[in-house]
Amino acid sequence: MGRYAIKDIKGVIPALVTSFDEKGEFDEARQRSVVRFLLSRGADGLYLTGSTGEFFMMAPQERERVVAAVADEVAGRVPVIVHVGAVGTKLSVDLARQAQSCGADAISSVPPFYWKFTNDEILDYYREIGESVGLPMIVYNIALSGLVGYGLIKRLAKLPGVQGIKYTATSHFEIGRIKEEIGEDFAVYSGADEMAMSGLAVGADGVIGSFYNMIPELFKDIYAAVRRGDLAAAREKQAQANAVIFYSLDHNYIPVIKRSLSWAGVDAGRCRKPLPYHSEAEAAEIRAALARIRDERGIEGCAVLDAL
Ligand code: MN9
Repeated sequence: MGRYAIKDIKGVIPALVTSFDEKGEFDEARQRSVVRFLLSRGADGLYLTGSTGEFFMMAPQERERVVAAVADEVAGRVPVIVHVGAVGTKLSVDLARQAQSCGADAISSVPPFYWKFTNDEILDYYREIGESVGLPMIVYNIALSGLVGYGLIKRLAKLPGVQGIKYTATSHFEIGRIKEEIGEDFAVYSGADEMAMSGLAVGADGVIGSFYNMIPELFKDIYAAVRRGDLAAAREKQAQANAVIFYSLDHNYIPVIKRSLSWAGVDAGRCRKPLPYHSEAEAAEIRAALARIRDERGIEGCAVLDAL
């Protein structure tokens, strides 16, 4: 069992970027520095080897190295959730077992993707993974893997290991419906950073996503504002965050996030190809544009933006 019960996994949880060196190899020292930075900025947990962590470009052994290094660096201070998704059940089961032995507190998975699997096949996939480890499973619902419909979410929630969902869809009414019909104890993590406020407002327990690597401070504020019912404040911060997000999405967001961390003295390394490493000229342009957004929007208190 992990150290954290599902109800203690909440708040602002970066979908951790994975650090690669100039040759594209996993870089443990850089990875550890990113973890230390995020914990110092108040990250409430870490979500490893997901889409933002470039999982689909990594071999299982490499994924294990990330989990081992991060779990060691975190040392139980916040929950560690490990994405174990793969197309084959056996591979996911192996990854789940590895995650458990490295000290993960929870696992998560997209449904098997690429081929169109039936609902029964998807259900069976989650059942087998759940039975292979004693950790809570958080289903990862994202259009890139084919969204699972509400009916299947309800069936999945009945499996013993399945205790929550990372919900990266834009129809947020389902978040409220999940809480009402499946139960308050079934954890929901809102996945679209652009809609963090909306997800939290309709009942999400936390947010898991890419931009919490870069501007976690704004989302800590949004989380606190929604919790105290100050929607005007949450809306203002979300608009600030969205200016950063929309610009970054237009310039290849995972490389932008890593590069922006380096400007704040946190060397997050590079992405794996074919994701690019921006040239110095491109990087200078991105840096200037982000600084402009910070100033125009009056964004304060974000270590990465303050450093520009
Ligand atoms: O749900 C992330 N999705 C992907 C997680 O990485 C595909 C989000 O955090 C988005 O990156 C973010 C920007 O669109 O909302």
